[in-house]
Amino acid sequence: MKAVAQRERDELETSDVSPIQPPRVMRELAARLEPDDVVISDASFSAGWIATHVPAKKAGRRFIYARGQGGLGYAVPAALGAAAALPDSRVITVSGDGGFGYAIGELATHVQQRIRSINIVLNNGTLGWLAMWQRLFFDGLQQSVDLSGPDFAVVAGGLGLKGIRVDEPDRLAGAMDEAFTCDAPVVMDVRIDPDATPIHSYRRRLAEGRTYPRPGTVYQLPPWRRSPSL
Ligand SMILES: Cc1ncc(C[n+]2csc(CCOP(=O)(O)OP(=O)(O)O)c2C)c(N)n1
Ligand SMILES: [Mg+2]
Repeated sequence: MKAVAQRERDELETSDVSPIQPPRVMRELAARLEPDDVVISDASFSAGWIATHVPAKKAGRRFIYARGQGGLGYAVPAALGAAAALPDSRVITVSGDGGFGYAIGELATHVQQRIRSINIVLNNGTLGWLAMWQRLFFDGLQQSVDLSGPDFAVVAGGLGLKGIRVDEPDRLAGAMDEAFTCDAPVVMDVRIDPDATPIHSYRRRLAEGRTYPRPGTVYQLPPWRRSPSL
């Protein structure tokens, strides 16, 4: 069983298909992590990608997640706290493109405080979790989930960080090397597959290609209606 799971992970993590598969990004990250590095996840799919594909190198609290309420925009500010607590460690954040926009101004503080951060944006051009939820449970609805695709590598430059954009899988290893050898804080904007999800039940349902009744909750759901403007 364990061997089967490992084989599945290996396959995903070495995939060279385009658009880039997030497990490949996680493997390239894992290969460069030092035992004392801190990895901070934003809310949404980033958490699942890290938890599934980045093994811990040492016991201790070096993987930090936006648990509790799962607030987007957690990772970039949290990196400041981690750097203050562990000034000799490098801090890596992993966010989606939606969540990254929430607290992007704090990147300027990374520069001001000279923290050694590498900020990876898994850029799928969408609020992925919500988009999949709508697709699966709201009859294929696609409302208020598409993003305009900001180039966060360019934005990073304006805020005083090094910005690296990666569109193709064969550029990934070189870009990671560049990020991990840079003295200044870095943003890596990695364009990934919008259909990729770490959530197994979504993967299975997407492969089945149909829609499902809304999952039950503890309270009574009112009927939903599609916005007349759509
Ligand atoms: C502050 C806050 N606002 C809204 C949400 C609801 N929410 C959960 S996942 C998600 C989509 C996040 O999109 P992105 O950061 O691009 O990650 P992706 O799902 O595409 O991996 C949203 C809006 C939240 N968790 N926190
Ligand atoms: Mg996204």
